[in-house]
Amino acid sequence: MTPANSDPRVAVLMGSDSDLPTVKHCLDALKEFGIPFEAHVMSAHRSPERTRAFALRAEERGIRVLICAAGGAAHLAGAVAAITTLPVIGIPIGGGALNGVDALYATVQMPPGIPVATVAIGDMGAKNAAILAVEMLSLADLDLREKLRAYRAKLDKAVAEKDAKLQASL
Ligand code: RP5
Repeated sequence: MTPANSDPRVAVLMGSDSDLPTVKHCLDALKEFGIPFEAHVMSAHRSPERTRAFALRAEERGIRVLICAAGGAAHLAGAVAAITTLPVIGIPIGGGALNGVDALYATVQMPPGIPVATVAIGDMGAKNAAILAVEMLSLADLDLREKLRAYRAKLDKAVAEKDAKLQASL
């Protein structure tokens, strides 16, 4: 899933490959904005040492934003945020016995001082995680700001078209 580039600015971590169908919405949006990223399966519980080592080195490797997706007792984003001062965005994966509410609470309820910017459960959140990362990167990138403006204009146009269709059907 990692595009061929040697200079990733965003790292997308997921607790398991079973999270990929949701995380794909994030990766697709990063691609749409032309953001160099890397993606890895990494678990706070099943591979804690690998996760810690990755978080420790992320900044010196040029990563600027980390996006972490996990389900259930979703501690990946929090565990990464505990190690790095880079911004961490958390995607709670849906499904399971509690429909993702467990992952939402585990991701969002961080102690003061160690934030995780938590997006909505599932596909919607995965897409927004990418957009939020783009917004963060765009603070130092005028071209990206332009792309974001164009993206918003596209959303606005799509709503206007839907409204026009509705009016025509009444
Ligand atoms: C979490 O447990 C993962 O993020 C995944 O959402 C969930 C289930 O993992 P698998 O059993 O499918 O590997 O840590």
